[in-house]
Order: sequence, then C-alpha cells, then structure tokens
Amino acid sequence: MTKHKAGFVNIIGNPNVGKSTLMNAFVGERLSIITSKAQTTRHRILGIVNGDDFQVLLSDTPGIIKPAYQLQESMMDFVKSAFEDADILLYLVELGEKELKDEEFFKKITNAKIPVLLLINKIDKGNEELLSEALKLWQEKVPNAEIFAISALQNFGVPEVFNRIIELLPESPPFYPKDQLTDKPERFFVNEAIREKILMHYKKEIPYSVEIDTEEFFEDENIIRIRSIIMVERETQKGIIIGHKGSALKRVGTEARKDLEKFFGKQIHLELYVKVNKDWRSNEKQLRRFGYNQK
Ligand SMILES: Nc1nc2c(ncn2[C@@H]2O[C@H](COP(=O)(O)OP(=O)(O)O)[C@@H](O)[C@H]2O)c(=O)[nH]1
Ligand SMILES: [Mg+2]
Repeated sequence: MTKHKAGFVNIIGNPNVGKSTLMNAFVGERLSIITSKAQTTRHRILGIVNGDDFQVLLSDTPGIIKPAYQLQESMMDFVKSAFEDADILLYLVELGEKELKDEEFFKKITNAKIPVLLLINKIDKGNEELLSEALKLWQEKVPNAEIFAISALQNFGVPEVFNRIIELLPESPPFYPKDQLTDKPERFFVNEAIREKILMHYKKEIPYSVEIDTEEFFEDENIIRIRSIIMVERETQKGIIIGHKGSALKRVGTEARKDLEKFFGKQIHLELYVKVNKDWRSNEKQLRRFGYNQK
C-alpha cells in the first residue's frame, strides 16, 4: 500500500506575476480572482487538490509590496504567515522580471530550509533567448531552487510542477475532508466575485477603497438569494459606483451574478447596495471585521 501524502504549498511573488492564475490552474476552479491590476488578491486563499493518496493545500497570497496603509500591512502579514507553515515554496516570477520588491522576503526564500520551486511564468509572451537569460539569472540568484518554465494561463508546464510537488510532499494523513475544495466560506467567493467586477470596471483609487460584505446568503433547492453591501470610503465614491441612473452598479451585479451561477452551479438572485464606511482601510476595528487582522 502506498502511504498518504499531504502538505502546504505556498505561492509567493511580486504583484501581477500570475499567482492566482496558477492557483486556479492547479485547482481547476476559479477560486482566486484575477485581473491585470496589482493587489487584486487581498487575503490568503487555500485551494485543495485531492487524490486517492495525496492532498495538496495550495495557498495563494497577495503580491509582495511595501505597505502604505493599514490594509496593506495586514496583506503582508498573510504573506509572512505563508512562510511559517509551508512544506514547499513556489516562488513565482515572470519573464523579464529582475527581483522581488522586498529584500527581507527574498532572503527568506534563498535561506529557506524547505524545497523551493522557482517558476518562471508567462513564457508564452517571450522567446527562447529571453527564457535562457531568465534561467541563467534565477539559477544564480536563487541557487537553492529548482527552476521550471511555465505558462499558468495556457497550463503549459503546470502538470510537471504538480507532479514534482507530489514527489516532495511529506507523508501525512489529510488535513481537510477529501471532498473539500477550499477553507473559505461561500460568502467569501460572493464578495470576491463582486470585487473582481469592481476592479475591472472602475478606475484609480475606487477598487482599492472598496470592501464587500455579504449580509445574506440563503440557499434553497432551486436558487441562492444573496444580499451584499459594497462599502466605500467616501460619499463621492458611492456616486461613482452607482453611476448614471444606476447603470454602473447594474453591470457589476449582472456580471457577478453570471460568474456566481457558474461557480455554485445554481440560479442566483443578487441584490447589491452601496454604503459609506468612512476610511475603513485605516480602521483597525473595521479591518478585523472584514477578516484582515489575524493577530
Ligand atoms: N501571457 C500570460 N499572462 C498571464 C499568465 N499568467 C497570468 N497572466 C496574466 O497576468 C495578470 C495577473 O495575473 P494574476 O494571476 O492576477 O496575478 P497575481 O497578482 O500574481 O495573482 C492577469 O492579467 C493574467 O491573465 C501567463 O502564463 N501568460
Ligand atoms: Mg492574485
């Protein structure tokens, strides 16, 4: 009989290198939202891949940045925690990238006691020459890492990385029930689906000033009824979110509902409201309420 393997695999890297895309490629579901904007991922999200004799617990984390306000400090705490319990580290870089935005984190990677897989992502965007340059550069910079060239978007090289993860996993019984896909509750995915549309359709500070609170999630046999609040920091932002005769808000609602219907495999009724929660991003109490302060 083969022994069961299980462990934590944490994905870290600069903003926008494709961490969430990779996580979704491994899991085969859209657990993490993806946009071309930095700081799309605010939390640490666990994706679970189960096999008969393995369980891989993948963590997607926010991109590494220098925190400018309290929300971002909490986001970096999620990244720090990703170092603490990992069995394997996936350090994701993109083709053409030179270094991590934070030296301290970089040292943690090069001095890691656990296996590090350095994944050069987005190779679909480059050519042979760029790739061989990148391979050389990263071999020198992170000598303790095994290097893979991948395209998370096209699922190129991703199965090979996954097989290597399975090889490296420690022997252990599963940590979660074998039919579980994530550690986050359903409401979390509602919030994220809405936030993704806001990231896509609004400019500048707006997406970064928004938090979603799903007040009601009621599932019956045929339909899920959801009521969510879009929280903004100021009155002017409220008007922008709603748009002319409510058109902008309506678009967010329609698009989020469609994604959620796919995700939950059920018809969805989604009600959206906009409220001002003054300066929530800098308010310790509010941040705790939205699940950011782990301490
Ligand atoms: N061309 C290309 N784009 C990618 C690839 N992986 C991710 N992206 C894009 O890079 C952007 C950032 O991706 P995301 O997964 O949100 O990055 P994260 O901030 O590291 O989580 C999105 O526009 C993705 O579609 C890839 O392999 N190739
Ligand atoms: Mg992300």
